[in-house]
Amino acid sequence: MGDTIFGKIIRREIPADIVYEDDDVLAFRDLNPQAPVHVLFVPKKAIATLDAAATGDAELLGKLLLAAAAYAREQGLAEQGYRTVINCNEHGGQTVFHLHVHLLGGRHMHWPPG
Ligand code: DGP
Repeated sequence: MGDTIFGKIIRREIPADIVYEDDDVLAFRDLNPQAPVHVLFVPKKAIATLDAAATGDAELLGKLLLAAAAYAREQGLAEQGYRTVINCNEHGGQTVFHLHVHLLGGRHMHWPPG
């Protein structure tokens, strides 16, 4: 896959408001927040889309979700709730082709999405 803006953030080539990091995952605030809390959890390994993830990425995908859940709990979002979203390709609304989990919280979410 080609490089993306998230690759540049992971390599610290461009700034971001980083809120969590471990060996496999980086999380930073979305530039265009859609909720009071809007954080993106990205694998340091460059996987373009959820569709491009392979069986061998299962543990990494689990780590992404668990990191988002732990952060939401730390931020006091878990009891009232929050939303996690993975957009995939054009119809999914994906604009940055480095797999990421959106964590949205701090307001009531509507369903179904538009
Ligand atoms: P998606 O549409 O699922 O591909 O979401 C991409 C998100 O990435 C979108 O909500 C805006 C955010 N974004 C795009 N460029 C940047 C950036 O340079 N920095 C940060 N922090 N977020 C970005």
